[in-house]
Amino acid sequence: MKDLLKKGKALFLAYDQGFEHGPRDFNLTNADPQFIVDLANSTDFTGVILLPGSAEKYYHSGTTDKPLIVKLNSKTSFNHAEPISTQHCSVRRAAKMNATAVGYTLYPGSLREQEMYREFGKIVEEAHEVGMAAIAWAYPRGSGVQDDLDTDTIAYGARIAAELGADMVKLKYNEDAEGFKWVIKNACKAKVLVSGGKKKSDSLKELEIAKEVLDLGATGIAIGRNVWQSDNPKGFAKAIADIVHKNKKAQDVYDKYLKQ
Ligand code: FBP
Repeated sequence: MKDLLKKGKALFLAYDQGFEHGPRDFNLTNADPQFIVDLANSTDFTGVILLPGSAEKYYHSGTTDKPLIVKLNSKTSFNHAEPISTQHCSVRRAAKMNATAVGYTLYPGSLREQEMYREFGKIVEEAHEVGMAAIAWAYPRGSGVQDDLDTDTIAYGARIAAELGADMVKLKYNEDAEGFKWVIKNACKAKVLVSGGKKKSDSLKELEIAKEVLDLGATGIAIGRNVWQSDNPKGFAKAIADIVHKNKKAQDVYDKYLKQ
């Protein structure tokens, strides 16, 4: 199994948005999964997150040294009913793709949360049996959730993922620095990854957030749109990699790679 961490830190390039949000997230360049695989390969990501179709057709284990994380469930943006995302790919199929880990989104607070807990529990068991890590996207959402960015709600999502056996939990950061320590505490031994979110108009801000969460104890960043929607995806990738792997300051890496 390839290591998902480099000196204890993770930087994953996320590319499951084509199913979640649809092609509206893409342009003529980044709509091509090969562009993403090449970007991950040529920069300092420690993993690339793909859906099964892209993984099977674009991730070639012989030519990439980047660990593959296969996302096993998805939902679309067609339907705005109670959030539920069910499994469409087996752990076995991910193992055939040489995946290092599998990913699964949980929506704690949804009226249908129990279905996702049952599926993810089984996925953890199957993944560990074949030596793969299980990563939970813990996104509290649905009619039981008043404010998905409330600190206790984020911590609750982290706790649920940890209790289900996740090795890593990917969650949102609400810019409550003190509260983030509580979130990390509740993730127990699951390593905390912060997700990127919508592309920010100010890329320095995204880099500052990455630096802040790492300083607060996050294991890493799992980010998609802020990288591949950037005018300079490679520059952004290099900048955030220097923050994650070299502990550089946000302003310094911005000036080095992105300032025009
Ligand atoms: P981004 O960095 O592009 O936000 O990717 C992180 C991610 O968790 C993806 O893995 C996932 O598709 C998406 O965000 C989910 O977004 P939403 O909050 O709209 O469900």
